[in-house]
This record gives sequence, structure tokens and C-alpha cells, in this order.
Amino acid sequence: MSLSVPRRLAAVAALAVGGLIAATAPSALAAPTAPAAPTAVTAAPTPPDIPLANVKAHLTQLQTIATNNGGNRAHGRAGYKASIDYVKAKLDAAGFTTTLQTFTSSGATGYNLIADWPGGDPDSVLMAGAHLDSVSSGAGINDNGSGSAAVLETALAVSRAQLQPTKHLRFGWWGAEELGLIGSKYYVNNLPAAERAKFSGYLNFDMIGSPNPGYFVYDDDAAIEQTFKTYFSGIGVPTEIETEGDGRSDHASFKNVGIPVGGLFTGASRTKTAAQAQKWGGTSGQAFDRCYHSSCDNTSNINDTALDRNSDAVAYAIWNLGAATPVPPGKSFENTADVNIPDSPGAAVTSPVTASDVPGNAPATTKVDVNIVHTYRGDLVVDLVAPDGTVYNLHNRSGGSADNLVASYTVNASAEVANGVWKLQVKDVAAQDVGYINSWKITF
Ligand code: DTR
Ligand code: ZN
Ligand code: ZN
Ligand code: CA
Repeated sequence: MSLSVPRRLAAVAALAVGGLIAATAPSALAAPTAPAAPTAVTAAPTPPDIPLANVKAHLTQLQTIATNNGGNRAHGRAGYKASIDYVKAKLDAAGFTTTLQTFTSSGATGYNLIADWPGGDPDSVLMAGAHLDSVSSGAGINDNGSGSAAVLETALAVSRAQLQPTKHLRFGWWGAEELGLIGSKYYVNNLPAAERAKFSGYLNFDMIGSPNPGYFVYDDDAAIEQTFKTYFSGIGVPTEIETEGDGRSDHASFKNVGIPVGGLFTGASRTKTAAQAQKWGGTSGQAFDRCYHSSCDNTSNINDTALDRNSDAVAYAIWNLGAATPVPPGKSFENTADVNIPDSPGAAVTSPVTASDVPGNAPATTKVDVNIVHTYRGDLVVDLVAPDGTVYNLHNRSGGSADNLVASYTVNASAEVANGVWKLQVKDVAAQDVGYINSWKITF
């Protein structure tokens, strides 16, 4: 068994005898067989731009549906069910778990579509919704194809990004809103109290592309209101508090049972004042939407800038409110037992901790503190192993000949249930130099 002189001393000795003996530099040794593992993700995801073209493509589809079904997409008509089928197909293809909820109103079957994005804390639900039905007099492209299409495209953006928010994301398209919030009332009334308690918020989008637009923000919940205001101030667009909406759209169904609500609106039959035209452009003395509840509410009844801005605001709110505050800090679990790390080519060793009484999933900002005593940290591959076996790589041989590895890592473990046995796994993949796990801690 060769005398295991720490490699850096051997290199110095070689230089001292006047010749550079080709020391077996670590890179010359067998390549590390670090297990393929997802890297620890630390950056908070940034909201995407929602492509206006995609949102408008949905509106074109809804217009075609109306045109092919008697000119409308109203409750109880073929155009509404065709609209639901269109939206559901897109979401099924994107990996959502969809549920079609039926109800009866005015002697006709109504439909709500609920789409859940797998993952996130099941005890903290953030929902965004829009009513999908039109009035019987027209296609309902602004009212409310605009909100429906923006929520749909945001959901598809969540899928494209494979977003792993801390909260559980849910999306809803409501039936029979025009008959009196029938669909959303039915959904909320059929939610058990324990399920309602899980809602951190409901975001409503009803008419967000009005041709003579205003930028109105619901003021029902301060945090949600601020989130939207922050977005609009970031793009230099002034906003006003939505004053005509109380009780006039689906957010009322959620607010009535104590769920925090918010949302956006670009105006209906009220006229834009001179001051508002000064602020937002457009035409003063003219309705925000002259085709409100009329046959001319078609694809030409949309202001692209307003639709684009509001669609991006939907995504901004989902990404930011969905990140939410993780499990309260202080939930730490530590193992201080020393675990020797065999020199290469020895097997990996592990040090376990058992997490308990932590509700839901681990946060996106799970913290791992590592204390390893070793004479050559560049030999080490260090991983966090979740209770289900998922491996998150923390350290992969960086640091060269420096001693010890004492470091903190932030891991996006939001896809993992927090409770269970977590392990720190360490493998020495380069000969000479040895050490041991001194301690490690995981904090949710
Ligand atoms: N009730 C909505 C339109 C509507 C009118 N005022 C507001 C305020 C906030 C949201 C929506 C509305 C409809 O006709 O669908
Ligand atoms: Zn309406
Ligand atoms: Zn509406
Ligand atoms: Ca070694």
C-alpha cells in the first residue's frame, strides 16, 4: 500500500530534486465518475414575455368558433362548449391536470374548466381565472376572450418553462358568468372549507384588451394590487383603481368566501375622461369598449398594446406571487456525526437527517450547510439526496488542493416533499488525501 503522501507535498518534493517528475496530477487520474445530477438551482425564475401573437391566435380561434356556431359562445350554446374543448385540448397537451366541472343554469348544462399545474405546495394554491362565455349577441372577444386567452397563454408559458413555483398553480375558465357569475359561484360553493383555506389568492381577468383602454387594477387585496402596480410602474404605465367592478365579475365569488382577490380591467361601457385620455392615450368622451355586449365585440375590437401589456402582467403576477414565501425559516435538521470518506476509488458515503413536521414541499430556497474536513477539496463530489432519491449536486471537484469544504448552498427543492430522510452524499474521486464529513444541516 503506497505511503499516501498528500499530493501537493509529492509535487514539491519532485521539484526539490531538480527535475519535474511527472506527478500523477489529479487530472491524469481516472475521470471522476460524478453521478449525473440536476445542479442546484438558486436563481429565482424571471417572468417571461407572453407573445402577443400567441394570445391573438387564441382569439382568432374563439372568433372562428363563434362564427361556426351561430355567432356567439354563450352559456348553453354549442359555441361555449367548443370554446371549452379548445382550451382544454391546449392544456392537456401541455401537461396540466384538467377537470371539467358541469352545472345546470337556465335549463342548460354549463362547464367550468379547472387546470392544475403539478407540483408546488398543495396547501398553498394560487389561482388565475377568466370567464370563457360570451353574451348571446356576439363572439365576446374582448369580453371575455381577452382574459381567457391571456390566462391560457400564461398557463402554456408555465409549461414551456417547466416552472417549479413554491405555490401550487391552478387556472380556471368559468361558464355562465354573464348570467350572474354562475360558474365561479358553483365552483367556490362546491369547494370544501378545507380546500378554500388553501387559497393564497385568486386573480381575475375580465376584459383586458378594450379598444379604448384604461389600465385598472382591482384594489381588493393590497399585496396582489401592489404586485400589479409594480409591474405597470416598471413599464411606465400609470394605473387607476378599478371602481366599477365590485361584484361584477368572478373574483366576487372568491372574495365572498374570504379568499384574497385581485385582477385587471381595461374598461367597458363607461366613457374615458379627458384626464384619462391624457394619461393613457385613446379617445376621451368615448366608451372604453363601444362594443361591450354587442355583436361588434369581435377580433377587431381589441387594442393590441393593452392586450400585450395585460398578458405580460398576468405572467408577472403568477411568477412573483407563485414564488410566495416558503415554509417559515428555522426548520433545520442537522447531523454532526463524523463520517469517514474513503479515498478513491472507495464508495460514496452518506450522512442522513430526518425532516419532520414541515408542511408541504421544500421551498425553492432550501439551504444546505456543509462542513467537510479534507486535505484536497478538489477530490470531492458532494450531493444532496432527497427522500425520493432525487440527487442535487452541490460540489463537483472545484477548489483544487485547498483544504476542507465549508460552504452553504441554496437548492430549489420545491418539487420535493419536505418530510422524510434527506442525505448528504460524498465521494472522493481522486487518489491520495482523505477526510471526513464533520457535520451538515438542511434548512427549509
Ligand atoms: N361584468 C363584466 C364586465 C365588467 C363590468 N365592470 C367590470 C369591472 C371589473 C370586471 C369586469 C367588469 C362582464 O360583462 O363580463
Ligand atoms: Zn360581459
Ligand atoms: Zn366579462
Ligand atoms: Ca483523495
